[in-house]
Amino acid sequence: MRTRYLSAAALAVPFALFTAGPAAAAESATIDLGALNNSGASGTAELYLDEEANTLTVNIDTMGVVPGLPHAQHIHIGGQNICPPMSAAGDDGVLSTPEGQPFYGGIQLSLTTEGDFGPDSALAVERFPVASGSGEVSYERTFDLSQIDGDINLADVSVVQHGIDTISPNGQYGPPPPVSEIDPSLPLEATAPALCGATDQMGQMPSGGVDAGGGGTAGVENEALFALGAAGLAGAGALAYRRRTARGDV
Ligand SMILES: [Cu+2]
Repeated sequence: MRTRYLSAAALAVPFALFTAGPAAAAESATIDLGALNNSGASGTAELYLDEEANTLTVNIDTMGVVPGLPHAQHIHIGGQNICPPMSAAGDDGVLSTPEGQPFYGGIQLSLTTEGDFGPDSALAVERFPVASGSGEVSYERTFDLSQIDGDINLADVSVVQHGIDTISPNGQYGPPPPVSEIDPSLPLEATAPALCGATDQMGQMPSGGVDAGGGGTAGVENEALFALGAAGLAGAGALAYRRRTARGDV
């Protein structure tokens, strides 16, 4: 009986993956962005992952950020996929980008306006969106993911927008000191995070959350794999293989 049960479970995996196919090909997530460093800013990020085309479209709308200045912004992965509490700030009371990293992870995608968008462009200040005179950023770009290393899993991403004016409020970044911990040629105000949102965190919060679209589908798919245990792992391998194949087609 035990053997028969396992066989049935193993059969169920490819079936589940097959039926989830169309949904897995396009996933989306809407992430509420909350203020860090008392920036007073707020906003939303919408991510749309097209696995067939191997592209990620990112829409970000924020308000209350420092007007007229560029705002570095990234997709961070590989941390706890949560936004840092301000208690993670050092003695200076300012939460720097490295201090937030254990929570939101490292930079996977630099959300630039043009050109390179890998981690090397993390501080390409001249290619990040500039806030309007009323402190709003409206951003959209579609990225060809075959140009970067690693995968984007919408269930595990954090979106961070940087740039604050709360250390020396004067309508500009700096003047330093303090300097940025990641680039001493920049003031800390230019690189400290102003906004953060994480898909994992959304699931733990009663308000907001990942939209029903594709992000939810991804979560359900993951839960199914966990529930199936060893049989699920075999399914996960098949899924990873399918993704690599899809990527190779681009
Ligand atoms: Cu960042």
